[in-house]
Amino acid sequence: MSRAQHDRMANAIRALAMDAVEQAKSGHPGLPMGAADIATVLFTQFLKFDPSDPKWPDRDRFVLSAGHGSMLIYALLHLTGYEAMTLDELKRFRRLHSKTPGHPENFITPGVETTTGPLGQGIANAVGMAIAERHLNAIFGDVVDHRTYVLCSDGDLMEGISQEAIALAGHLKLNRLIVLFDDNGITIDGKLSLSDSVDQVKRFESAGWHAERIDGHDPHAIAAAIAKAQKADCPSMIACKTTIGFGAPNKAGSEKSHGSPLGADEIKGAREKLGWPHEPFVVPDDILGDWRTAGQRSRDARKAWDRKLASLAPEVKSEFERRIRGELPKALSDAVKSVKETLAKSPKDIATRASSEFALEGLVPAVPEMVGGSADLTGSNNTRTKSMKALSASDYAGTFINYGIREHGMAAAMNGMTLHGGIIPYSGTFLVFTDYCRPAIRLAALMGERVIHVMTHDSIGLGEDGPTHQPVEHLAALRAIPNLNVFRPCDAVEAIECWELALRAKDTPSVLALTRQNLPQLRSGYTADNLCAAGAYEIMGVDGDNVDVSIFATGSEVAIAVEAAQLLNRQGKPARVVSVPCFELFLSLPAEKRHPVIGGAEVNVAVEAGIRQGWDAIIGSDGVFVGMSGFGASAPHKDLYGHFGITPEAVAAKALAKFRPR
Ligand SMILES: Cc1ncc(C[n+]2csc(CCOP(=O)(O)OP(=O)(O)O)c2C)c(N)n1
Ligand SMILES: [Mg+2]
Repeated sequence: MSRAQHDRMANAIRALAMDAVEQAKSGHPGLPMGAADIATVLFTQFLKFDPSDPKWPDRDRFVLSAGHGSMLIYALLHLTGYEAMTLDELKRFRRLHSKTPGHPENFITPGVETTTGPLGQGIANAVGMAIAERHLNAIFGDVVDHRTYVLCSDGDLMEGISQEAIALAGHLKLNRLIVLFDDNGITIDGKLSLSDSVDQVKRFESAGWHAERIDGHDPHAIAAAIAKAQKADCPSMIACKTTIGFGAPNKAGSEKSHGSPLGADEIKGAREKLGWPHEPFVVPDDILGDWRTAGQRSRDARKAWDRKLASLAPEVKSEFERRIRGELPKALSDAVKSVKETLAKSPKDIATRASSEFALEGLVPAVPEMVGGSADLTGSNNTRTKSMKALSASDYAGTFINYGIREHGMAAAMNGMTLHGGIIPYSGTFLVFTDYCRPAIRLAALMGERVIHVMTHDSIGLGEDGPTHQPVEHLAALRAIPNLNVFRPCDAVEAIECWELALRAKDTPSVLALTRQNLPQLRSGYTADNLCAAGAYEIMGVDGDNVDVSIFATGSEVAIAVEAAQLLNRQGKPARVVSVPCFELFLSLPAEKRHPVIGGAEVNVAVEAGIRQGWDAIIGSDGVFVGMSGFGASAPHKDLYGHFGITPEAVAAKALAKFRPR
């Protein structure tokens, strides 16, 4: 391609970006204008994609980690011929129901691989995608054979999560991962030198990456660097020195072009400077034609891939397709049944983290797309089953990832694996460290991605490690995230039921909050139905019709509630117990299903070793709450339950005190 042709194509991106931002009266023109040369080289010479099938499983993934530069990807999707990305959509940038929201949303815009905007997430998602690619390649062969490209900004690389992602990618030698760094030395406050002096090339090199610095406006240098990166035996980072807002006569090179419309005069000047005389939103036919041709570049590769897929053994092909569709195997139901039958025959009075491991021993062989892991707490989280091999640089077929002490990077990489497709990732760490994963969990919920977080040591019940490790507000904080299912099973039977629900929730992430301490198995008989599916159900009823007290509890506190109910029964106050393994499932039921479970007792009590927030929806604001109102303490767990008054005796006493004197 001639330099002139390259420039015209790149300028089409610049013009569309500045015009759309101007029309929306908001947005970020600086990045698309600065990174247009990088994107043009990537999309016209390297990226493997098929605009007519945005979900082609073997496409290269392109992650715009710097999501504020959304107009860059919208312009590219339009220019290369993605049907949904019409010129009208560009004109409706940032408007309600447009395909061009302020930051890229994968569930709105075909061709957008992941939702970005919170800086640092995209690069960590990309690491997960690159892991997924190598893993599935190891299992299915060359039918999975693509690259993951990231465009990231200064902000992406300043966020702590980027270090976790980079270190993991370097360690796993993910050579199909190529990061293009928009090295413009500008952030919102001004020059990057105000707040940063890291040598990013050295930083990446020290993490095991190939890294180099180039002129990000020189198409030959960009192409040469990408070609070199494609041959590297490790991940690559190309620091592309660019000018933010390239082409704007006064605002280029300045933070003034980062996040607001350039204004009519500046746009006029930019049109002159770039030699782009066309009206707003007009891309001349010859330039659009060149872009559309670029969009067809991977046609042959696509056809070759179709043949490759067709040549697979039928059972391999159908298994690959099943996994990519995200459909669960038929074997799941039998695996769940078998675990439940075993528990009915020989009950287990064990911690729910161990119950979860017992469940996994049955589930993992039945659902081979499960890829587990832990952020360096494998032995505590019980997330590794006996048969699981480690996924490593020397064996990508392994299904257990030692994430290292990188909770945030782990959660974001898991999002990337799910987005890639073909994998159901699950994690492990302590529940208190959901705080360290929260931004990624929130994005999984927003995107509607099936990721499963096994979070153990879920209350003061962890004991001696003390208040730094004891979650108190975490269940409430997680329940506050829309479209996240927070499960807190009370025993081994609920553990397998909650696992099944988490696996079947295709568009919803799950957190499984599990205990360190042992618990009795309260569900003794075999029930074919998944009782946890209703979110709450009566686990202990009353003899006769009269109910004075309903006690609601989750997890480790259900056993306490059962004992409290027995005490109340003995004192002439018939009491029932409702286990509430999942608020979200319960509260989503219609009133006629919820009301019988809540019942009409004179006194409602909730028991949970966390804060009250959220419980009023079930027990009402006059309900009695037994739980925590401050931080925990360091002591053996039984002492802590006594100290904080979460005991059967305390529950019974508080319930009795609530009755009106007759
Ligand atoms: C986690 C997070 N913090 C803050 C922001 C707000 N924000 C958006 S872009 C940006 C930094 C801009 O600098 P850079 O990343 O270099 O992008 P450029 O201006 O060069 O396009 C900030 C602070 C964000 N999107 N995500
Ligand atoms: Mg910058």
